[in-house]
Amino acid sequence: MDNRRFDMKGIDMAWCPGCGNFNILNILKKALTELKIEPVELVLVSGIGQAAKIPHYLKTNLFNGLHGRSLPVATAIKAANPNLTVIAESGDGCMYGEGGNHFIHTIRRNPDITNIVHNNMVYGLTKGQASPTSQIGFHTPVQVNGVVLEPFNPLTVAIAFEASFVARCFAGDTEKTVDIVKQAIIHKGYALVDILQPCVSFNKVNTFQWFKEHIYYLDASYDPRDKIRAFDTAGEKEKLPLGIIYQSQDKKTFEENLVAYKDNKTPLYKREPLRSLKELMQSYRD
Ligand SMILES: Cc1ncc(C[n+]2csc(CCOP(=O)(O)OP(=O)(O)O)c2C)c(N)n1
Ligand code: SF4
Ligand SMILES: [Mg+2]
Repeated sequence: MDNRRFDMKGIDMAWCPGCGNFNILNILKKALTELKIEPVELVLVSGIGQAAKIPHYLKTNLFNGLHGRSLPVATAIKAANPNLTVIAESGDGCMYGEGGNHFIHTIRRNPDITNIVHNNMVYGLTKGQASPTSQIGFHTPVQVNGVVLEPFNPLTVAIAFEASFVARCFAGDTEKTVDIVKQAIIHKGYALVDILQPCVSFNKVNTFQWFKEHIYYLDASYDPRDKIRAFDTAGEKEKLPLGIIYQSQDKKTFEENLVAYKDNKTPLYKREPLRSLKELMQSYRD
């Protein structure tokens, strides 16, 4: 199986030359290929933004929804057909800002989905306003005096809400990021992969070079099952730790908890819709 089975032919890509999104696309294709996931077995769900265009550039099933709303859609797709691999993928603004409420409650539900976030610490598509992860002092045409708010830390929040898999990677490091994305997809339960991604057009502070100088990999002695240590590690600010920061296998998934699957394992999409739902759908057609 090679990467090209996910390639789209003859498409115009809207990303700027040099954008970190290109390598995240490459990383995702590699991870899926190495896991031998067929395009037909996959659904990519995104919201709005530069990162959210990623499903347009991969030959697979996709749902491109509203800004901040990819996670509930991904949860529902997985619940309707638990045999699918479901990935919700979007930017830092989409997932942690406009979608912040869904971020928290999806973690609580623990659906067996992977949540990949292209974290460029800026609103790229709308030309450079601060996002929830922008750093203090970051100047933009809106935050003219620099950002004053403490940046949102998705990792500490995810661990505090008992996410079952929490990782951070760097878009400039293909090999290690492919490995972590693969582990996130294999993981049973909600898996967050926050990928630090340079935006070469609107974030002139957190550049490729800046990230290289401000990241380090957790070493082999690090135990991601230790929640207290994971919380401390996730909160580090001087240098940003990369790797699987926290993992727990103790939680049941959203699908496992669904009453609808208690005595009947037939995927919901294969079952007869309820009469009331049929009538509702018919009423839209009439
Ligand atoms: C509800 C809503 N609010 C605001 C917008 C405008 N908007 C579209 S994309 C975007 C920011 C995208 O930033 P991010 O999610 O970080 O993605 P990036 O472009 O940086 O990859 C905003 C504010 C919108 N489309 N819908
Ligand atoms: S604006 Fe930034 S994030 Fe968007 S495509 Fe250009 S470099 Fe990438
Ligand atoms: Mg962004």
